[in-house]
Amino acid sequence: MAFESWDYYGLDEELTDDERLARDTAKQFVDRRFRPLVTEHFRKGTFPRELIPELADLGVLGANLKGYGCAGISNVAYGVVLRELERGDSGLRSFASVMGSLVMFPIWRYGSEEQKRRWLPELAAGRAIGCFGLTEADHGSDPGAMATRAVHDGNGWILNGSKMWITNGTMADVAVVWARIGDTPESIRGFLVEKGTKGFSASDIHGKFSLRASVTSELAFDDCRVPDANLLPNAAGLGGPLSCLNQARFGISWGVVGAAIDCYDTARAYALERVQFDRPIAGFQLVQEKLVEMLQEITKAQALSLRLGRLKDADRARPGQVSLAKRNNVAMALEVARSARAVLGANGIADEYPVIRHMLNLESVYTYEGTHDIHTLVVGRDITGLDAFKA
Ligand code: TGC
Ligand code: FAD
Repeated sequence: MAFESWDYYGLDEELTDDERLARDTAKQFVDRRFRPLVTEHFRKGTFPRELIPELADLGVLGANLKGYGCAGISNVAYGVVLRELERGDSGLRSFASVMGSLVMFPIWRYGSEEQKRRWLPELAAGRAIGCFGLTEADHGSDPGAMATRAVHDGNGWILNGSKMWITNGTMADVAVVWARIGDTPESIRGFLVEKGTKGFSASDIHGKFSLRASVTSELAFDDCRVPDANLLPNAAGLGGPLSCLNQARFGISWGVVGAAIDCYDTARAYALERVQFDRPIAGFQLVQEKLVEMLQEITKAQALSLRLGRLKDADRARPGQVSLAKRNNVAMALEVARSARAVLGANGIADEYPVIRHMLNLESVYTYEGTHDIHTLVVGRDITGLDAFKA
């Protein structure tokens, strides 16, 4: 009798009832509502905006934040939800990550009471969309060197500069934008820039082969004036945006396990059906090795995320641990996707199967939220005390 589940060690049995409920609700949404649409959206290069209200009704947006209309579930519950979303597509998980970790979290953590009341309930309900502008065309891995500037003038700030590769950019009602107001490390500050503000424009980046079911944009600020009330009052320095990245990287470490599971499940089912040399290819030793390798790495990544989630729920997760999990799990998922692609042969390059879509998406996930190599150096610094970034 074949062992059919991807959960080889029954690690999901470690979840609480609430965490299982959150997982099952997200899984149902993905299977019933998202899967039937994703291929067409990926082909067209569009995000399924029509599903945002349902996603919000499930309490997914900012789910691990408390108050202001947010669901307040545990970090492990949030993690399994993201795992189920990314089983559908990295673009769906990206949308939830950006909304929860990169837009709602900075407002929740660093915003004024007025900013929280104005934006968090709207964002949680999906009535408002947000984006996070840190990366610039010339400053990706090293955001501390950003060129976008804000100058104080009267009772407001004037922003000049641009941001590149911004998820949700043209869809966003509010952009969390990081800019420098001086040249010291603490002079990096966060601003809320609303859609329609004079001097602010957004345009989509086209020609992507990855994350096609996700909107990626460029933001431009040309003497864009925002009032004092739009400055995030409680964040000063690069630690502000990096703390948001911590939240998002945690979610990615869970999410990509979902993409890997979808690839493994597809490859296993395909190998059992596909006959060559008068036998199902699953009977060949080299194919079995690929399937076993996939399952083994998924299992290890699943265990890592679960432990990290428990640490985070106890407020004990360190940034280095988050980096290690992002680094390991994304590289794992990409390898699983490539291997699954090979098992499917020529069918592996067709979008009739989800594998090539996951594989292409994961190339972005490998790069965004800190590249694989940047996380190597973050952990390297943590364990040696020596900083490879600075001369
Ligand atoms: P460094 O000197 O290390 O740190 C500056 C200050 O920040 C603090 N800090 C952190 N705080 C919280 N969480 C972390 N993970 C932190 N890492 C550092 C640090 O303690 C310090 O605080 P203080 O008070 O002493 O000033 O800064 P550095 O300039 O050497 O840079 C370090 C480095 C390279 C690790 C950092 O710049 C980095 O992480 N670079 C990667 C950039 C990145 O990840 N960009 C992501 C953009 S957003 C995105 O990709 C969204 S994708 C969205 C989607 O899912 O669709
Ligand atoms: P670079 O920093 O130019 O790096 C190029 C290569 O050099 C990489 O391999 C890198 O690892 C290597 N490298 C750089 N420095 C070092 C070093 N010190 N040692 C060794 N190797 C090094 N950003 C946002 O702010 N908001 C978003 O919503 C957002 N969404 C994104 C969505 C997508 C689809 C993509 C692809 C990107 C998104 N990004 C976003 C940007 C993303 O965070 C950056 O692409 C990423 O941080 C890397 O920056 P870069 O592309 O400029 O590469």
